[in-house]
Amino acid sequence: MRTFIAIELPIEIKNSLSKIQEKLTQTLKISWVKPQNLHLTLKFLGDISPKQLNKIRQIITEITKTTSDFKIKLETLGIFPNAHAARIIWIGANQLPLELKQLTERLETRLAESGIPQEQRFFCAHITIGRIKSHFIPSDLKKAFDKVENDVTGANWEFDCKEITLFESTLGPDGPTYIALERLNFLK
Ligand code: 2AM
Repeated sequence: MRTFIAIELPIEIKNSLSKIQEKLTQTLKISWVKPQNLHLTLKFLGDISPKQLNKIRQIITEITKTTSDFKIKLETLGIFPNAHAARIIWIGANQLPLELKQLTERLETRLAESGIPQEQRFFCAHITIGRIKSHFIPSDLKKAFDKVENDVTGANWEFDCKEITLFESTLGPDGPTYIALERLNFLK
């Protein structure tokens, strides 16, 4: 099964991000992530076997037992990989909380034990809100971003992160469906 580990978002933040998507749509043609599917990925696990799933459950249970709650503040609208070859539009954190940094490092290190390849790129705490599927004009992207700049900088998208979720992802013709297999609370 295809799985990943993520931080779920409060409903108010999902609703606000959905409004940003609507505003950007007026200028750009993009495949937007459905509001209910918005999440902050910690680790993409890919296709795993039932045996790996058991080991992964054990590992994430151990890690969450020694992780404390933390706050995340979303304040930046960004693109991957760059303005001219943009594929992903995201909203993310400027400051990576120390607990989140340590959490992702521990996940990477421990999950490698169960055969999950380690991520080579730096971790960037982001929520993918849209995927650009076709050619676009960079100036249109800039125009769209300018339109929502005040909404993003003026927002107060800070939330408490108290747990992580192991998701199963099923790909279908209408996009992916995510099912929470397990939610693991932090220590406090
Ligand atoms: P991202 O959108 O935050 O980049 C569930 O599919 C999540 O796993 C996606 O939201 C995506 O995170 C991440 N993901 C999907 N396919 C991936 C891949 N091949 N490599 C790394 N991350 C992937």
